[in-house]
Amino acid sequence: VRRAVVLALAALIAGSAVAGAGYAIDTEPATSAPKGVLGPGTVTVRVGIQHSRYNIERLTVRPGTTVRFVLDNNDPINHELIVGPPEVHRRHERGGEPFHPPVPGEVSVGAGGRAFTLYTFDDPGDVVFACHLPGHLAYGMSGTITVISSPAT
Ligand SMILES: [Cu+2]
Repeated sequence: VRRAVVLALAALIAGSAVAGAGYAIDTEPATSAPKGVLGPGTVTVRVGIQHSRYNIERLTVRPGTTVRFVLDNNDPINHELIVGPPEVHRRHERGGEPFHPPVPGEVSVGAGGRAFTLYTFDDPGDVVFACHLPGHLAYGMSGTITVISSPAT
């Protein structure tokens, strides 16, 4: 696995010319929500993975938003997306789970693959998402979803 991380680092350096590839956020159904604050309801967020990084580091949602994460892994190594409260991340960081069955907010995505997971954000505050494969979180494979306090704004 250490070799895989090194490979990913090498890919990062080699791939710097293509950095900045965009990502898209689709909302389903279309809402009149101001750009940048998603929900409430179900929204689809496409998350690209390249060079052991998510291409989204921060999202803002309203309470009562179910995010359908669509993960596209553009790396030649496995990754995962774990969304949830701190205890969920502690459990995964202790390791031992190289593959995740489809639990809401927890999904593995194989090399070059696509995967989906759903997670509902109800309580205001920050929720972390991360990849807990060895070394990936330390490398920077994480982000934050902020749930704003008011559903009406
Ligand atoms: Cu990873």
